[in-house]
Amino acid sequence: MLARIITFIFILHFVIGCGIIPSTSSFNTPVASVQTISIHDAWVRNSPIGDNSAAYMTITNSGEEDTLVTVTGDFATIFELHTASKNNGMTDMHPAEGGVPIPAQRTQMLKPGGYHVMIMGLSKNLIKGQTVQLTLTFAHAGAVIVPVEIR
Ligand SMILES: [Cu+2]
Repeated sequence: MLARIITFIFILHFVIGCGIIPSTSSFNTPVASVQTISIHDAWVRNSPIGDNSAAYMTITNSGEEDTLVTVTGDFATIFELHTASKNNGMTDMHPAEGGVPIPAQRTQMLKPGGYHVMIMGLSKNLIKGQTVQLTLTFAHAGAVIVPVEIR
């Protein structure tokens, strides 16, 4: 049994060491973390200067209940947390009053059609493949800078 485990670990090291599994794959290393909060798969939609965009990510909380209260950045005029809901087949979005809840021991998704970071009045072109930064502030965990991939 022990030999099997050792063999498994050996193979795992070999596979990772050879770069067969890139760090951006489904191993899903967090792009940022603060206290019990980890941020995965943060991305923002590509858009030209002057336009609007939106950012999405997966937030995992291994601790007590928290709230994402604000998001800020330096590449647009307004950053707002929004929620979205379907009404007669149309998607309505509005500010997420009080922020985005991050339940204890749970994962909260910011995704198209749901919670998102609304970004209005871009002051630069968001070009696919490049990265921008957002600062997320949680009620309990505090602030964290998150690299966000432009897709
Ligand atoms: Cu919105």
